[in-house]
Amino acid sequence: MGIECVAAALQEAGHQVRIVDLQTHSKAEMAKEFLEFEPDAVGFGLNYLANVPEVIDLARWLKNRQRPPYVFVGGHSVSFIADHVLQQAEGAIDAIVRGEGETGTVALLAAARDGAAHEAPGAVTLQGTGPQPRLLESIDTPRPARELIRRRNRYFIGVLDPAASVEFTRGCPWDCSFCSAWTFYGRSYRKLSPGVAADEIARVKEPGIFIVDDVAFIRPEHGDAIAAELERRRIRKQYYLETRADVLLRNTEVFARWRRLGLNYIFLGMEALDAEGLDLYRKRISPDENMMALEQARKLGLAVAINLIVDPQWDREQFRVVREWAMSVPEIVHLSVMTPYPGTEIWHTESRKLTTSDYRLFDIQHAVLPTRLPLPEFYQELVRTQAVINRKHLGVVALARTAGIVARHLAHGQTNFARMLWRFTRVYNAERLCAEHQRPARYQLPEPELHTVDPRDRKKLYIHIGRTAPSRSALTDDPGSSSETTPPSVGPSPATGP
Ligand code: B12
Ligand code: SF4
Repeated sequence: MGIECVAAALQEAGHQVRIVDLQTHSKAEMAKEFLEFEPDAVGFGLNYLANVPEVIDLARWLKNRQRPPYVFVGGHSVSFIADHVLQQAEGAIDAIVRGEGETGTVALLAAARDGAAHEAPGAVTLQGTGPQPRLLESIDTPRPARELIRRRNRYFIGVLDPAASVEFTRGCPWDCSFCSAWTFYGRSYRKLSPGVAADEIARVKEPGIFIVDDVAFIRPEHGDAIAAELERRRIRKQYYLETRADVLLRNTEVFARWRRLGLNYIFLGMEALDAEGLDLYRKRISPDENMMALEQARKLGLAVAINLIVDPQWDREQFRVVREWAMSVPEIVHLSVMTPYPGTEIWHTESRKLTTSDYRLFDIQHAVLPTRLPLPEFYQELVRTQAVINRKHLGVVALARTAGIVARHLAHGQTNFARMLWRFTRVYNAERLCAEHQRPARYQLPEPELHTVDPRDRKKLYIHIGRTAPSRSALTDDPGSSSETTPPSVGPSPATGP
């Protein structure tokens, strides 16, 4: 969706744009499209760190064509390590756009025409670095250029097959230590106008909607206003969203209203079962609240997927405790391995030395910090735990339940969900995970600069700094104000929050 937003901004500025999504198209198809279209410029989306090597190689390929285009890269991950990636590309990448792409890309391409790309806000080039990237004044425009995406039926999330992404808000006012959502947007938080949000959902052809907000429905009145617009227009879809336990507890009525509108599945980032773990991740929540939120979701009839962070220091006993707990609750439990990503606080404060700097292993499925168990045993425990949880859901009863869903999807020609069900052993495989550490790595992450991050000094982690957009008035916990040094204890309250 990010790339659709960038494309829309470029179209508004008068450019002709095409999108090739390498999740749904092969590299050969991309090459064919490139040769046919002969673009002046090619931009790559690099939200995910694990994709850095692939993008550098594609940029090199483009620069070896007879008529090489201007090559630029943007997105979440690359924004934090722009200089480093630029150096590694050795001239194959002309510029990196840090921060939001809508404003930055238009400015970059205009400046590049005059050989002044390095003067564009957010631009990082070998010639120099432009001023701070600018935040959009309002996220109401531009609207994502959805029509540029082909094979939309390949997008799905769980049983929502097919599904389209929609964004109601941008940014997160919390400050979890393992996350870069808040550092990217400098803890700002902007909302789409309710009418625009409803228009967007009406515009989407897919029956499933993935609300990609970092934390959905922080502001109950915003969720209610969008719901009211949808009810008025009698729009029925199926929704999936990600949120926090305390938000669900505080704004239960909004979730109940959305349940009636078609919200069936939610993702709760619980991260840890004990208070110690929650403090370590600065989740600003208690284990009791997490459990109460699960109860509440069950009462609402919502299917919940829970995320827990696996510390590489876990021993067999800790895995056993998690397995036991996961088996005792009806929810789907998802495990991700603690990974210090550039842009997060733990990238700077995690004193355990990284065991690898191979970009491809930074996908929260691999251990990039020292494991207490020998690595093969760590992966065996991880995969065993995932397998036990998976069997719970693919057990005989669960299978009987999903069989109806699969049949319905297949009847509509949608095979994504069915295919996903049978991929488990290929994806979660201890030997394969271990072997992936042995691959020679051509491109490596920079060494983290280790230092303590003083709360008053956290702006240094931000990509977007300072108030540049009127809609930021929605945020009272202003990154530029001293209030940021004493963030709220249980997340933003109506008085101090976003
Ligand atoms: C939705 C989402 C997903 C969805 C994606 C659904 C979809 N249809 O795309 C799902 C659930 C599949 C997912 C999966 C994963 N995700 Co995710 N995801 C997000 C989330 C919450 C929002 C992304 C989004 O769509 N935002 C809305 C759009 C409008 O914003 P955007 O994409 O950032 O785009 C803007 C800019 O980045 C930039 N931009 C983007 N592309 C381009 C391209 C160019 C050329 C330019 C100039 C600019 C530009 O301009 C855009 C407009 O302003 C982000 C958190 C976040 N706030 O970024 C995490 C996030 C990106 N995910 C993350 C992770 C870890 C993962 C997984 C690895 C988790 C896992 N192991 O399962 C996987 C990897 C998937 C993969 N492809 O490899 C991390 C990234 C970590 C990292 N540094 O690599 C993030 C930052 C979450 C976090 N808090 O740490 N994810
Ligand atoms: S609440 Fe979620 S999105 Fe926000 S900082 Fe924490 S983990 Fe990141």
